[in-house]
Amino acid sequence: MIRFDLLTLFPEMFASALDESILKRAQAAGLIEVRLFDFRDFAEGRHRQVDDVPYGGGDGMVLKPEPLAAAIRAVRQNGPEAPVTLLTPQGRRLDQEWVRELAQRPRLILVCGRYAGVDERVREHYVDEELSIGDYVLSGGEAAALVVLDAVARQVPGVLGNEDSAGADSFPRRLEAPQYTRPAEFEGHAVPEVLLSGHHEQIRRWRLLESLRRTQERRPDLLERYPAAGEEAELLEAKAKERKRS
Ligand code: 4F9
Repeated sequence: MIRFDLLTLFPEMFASALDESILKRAQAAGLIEVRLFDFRDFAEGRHRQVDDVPYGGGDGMVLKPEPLAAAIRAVRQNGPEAPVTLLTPQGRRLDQEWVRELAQRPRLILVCGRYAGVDERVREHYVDEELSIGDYVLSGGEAAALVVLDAVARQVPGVLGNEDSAGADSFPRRLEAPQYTRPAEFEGHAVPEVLLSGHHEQIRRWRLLESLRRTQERRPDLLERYPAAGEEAELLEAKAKERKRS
């Protein structure tokens, strides 16, 4: 069981995502628990102001320190000790390895900032780690938090039914081979014959080769990091020889 505490100004952004499919089932089965906190609830004053203009000028609004700090303090206090993670494009880039590490934790506290950022003093004194899902700017951390939630929940034992149990522990070192389903012919385009053949060994080898090809073509960095060995290397050699002959 992992518990996710999400701190956001827009808790409604999570409602439909949490109420669908895998995340819904995982919560119903008690495999994950998700709590949403609106840090506007921690803002003082009649206006419950949560952001303000940046000192020194500039575009956008900066999240004020007090409500955010109060929210983090309150959420932290209520439950087991856990690091506080800020979703920000300035953070360390998330990858599958980190996802698997996060999935070992009993609890994730995810803080969603807004585009122009959070007051630096909160980042310094209340945030333990910063996480980016990639090099692009979002309107806020919410979409990124959902990415983390989805990716981490999939690693929790029992969350995936039969649909992709293997995905739970395999690090994607290769891109997948192309997939097809019925009909066997679509707008004049046929499914590769080997897949209809029923020759399981040939299908396995075809997939292995296609997966290697795709990886070579689109993600050569993966092949450099995890070089072809064993059967993969043999297949590539056989193909290279075939090309020479023809
Ligand atoms: C967060 C972008 C994580 C990428 C948060 C604006 C963000 C982000 N990864 N962009 N606020």
